[in-house]
Amino acid sequence: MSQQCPGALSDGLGMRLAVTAAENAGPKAPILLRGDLGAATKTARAIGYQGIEVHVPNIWEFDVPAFKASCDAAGVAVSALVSGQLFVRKGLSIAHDDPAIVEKAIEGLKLFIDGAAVLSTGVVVGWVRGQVGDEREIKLAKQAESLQKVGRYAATKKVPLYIEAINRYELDSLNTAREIVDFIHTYDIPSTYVHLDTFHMNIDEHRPSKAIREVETLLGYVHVAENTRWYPGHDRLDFDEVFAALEDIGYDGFVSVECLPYPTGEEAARRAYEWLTYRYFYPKG
Ligand code: LER
Ligand code: MN
Repeated sequence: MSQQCPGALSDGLGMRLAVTAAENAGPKAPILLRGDLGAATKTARAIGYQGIEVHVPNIWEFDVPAFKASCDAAGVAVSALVSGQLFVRKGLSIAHDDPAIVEKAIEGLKLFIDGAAVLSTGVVVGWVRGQVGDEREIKLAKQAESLQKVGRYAATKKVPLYIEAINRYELDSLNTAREIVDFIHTYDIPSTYVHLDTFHMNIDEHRPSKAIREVETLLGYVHVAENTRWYPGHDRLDFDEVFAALEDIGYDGFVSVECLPYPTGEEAARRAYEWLTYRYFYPKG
């Protein structure tokens, strides 16, 4: 753990709300603001969000300066860049059997880090880890080897990486907070933190509050959605427990609304913001 860098977003501003955005996304993807990213930054700010999280479809073509200009003009921070589309759209993963694919995945993650450095944000590492299948130990070691390279690069740029605990039906490793904490410690991966998502925790954690407390200072990023993955406040997930635990550990980063775009993306973003602000945040205008 010697090489950990402080989270770039642990800046004493306290917990803040962000919303997911992407230029294009499938109808069932948990992305709320869709279409032009410049317009998305304005919508996010108009609703009240302080941050915007971008799922980048093709990092090789992502216009970072243009996006930064939009964010600066709208007055929103970038809460994270999400790298999942490296896997979903390009089939790249960091523990693939083909070394050329691993190399390309690492190249993509380094470009994410370059963009994140300009945008003063972090990079979510989820699906790009790929499936481990029957070769669990071998593949986990391979993931770690790739992440050590990526993490060393991230540390030079002071960019935090957020390893997301994703439920077992989507990915077959690192499904829980405990597994990721152990993974980071075992392999001493630089500049790397745990990313928890209430939707995934509802499937794979015994108690979300216990998971949050186990991670403590390694918690870098949080996604919120209901047990159904609808917007927070719609269903029956115990957000009081989640926010009490986040307060307890002194979590000082973004809580990003990553939920299904129902009834519409914008409406879900608005309802989530109003409900979460009313219950857990003072209005921040
Ligand atoms: C990404 O943040 C995530 O939570 C995955 O389930 C992909 O949607
Ligand atoms: Mn998530």
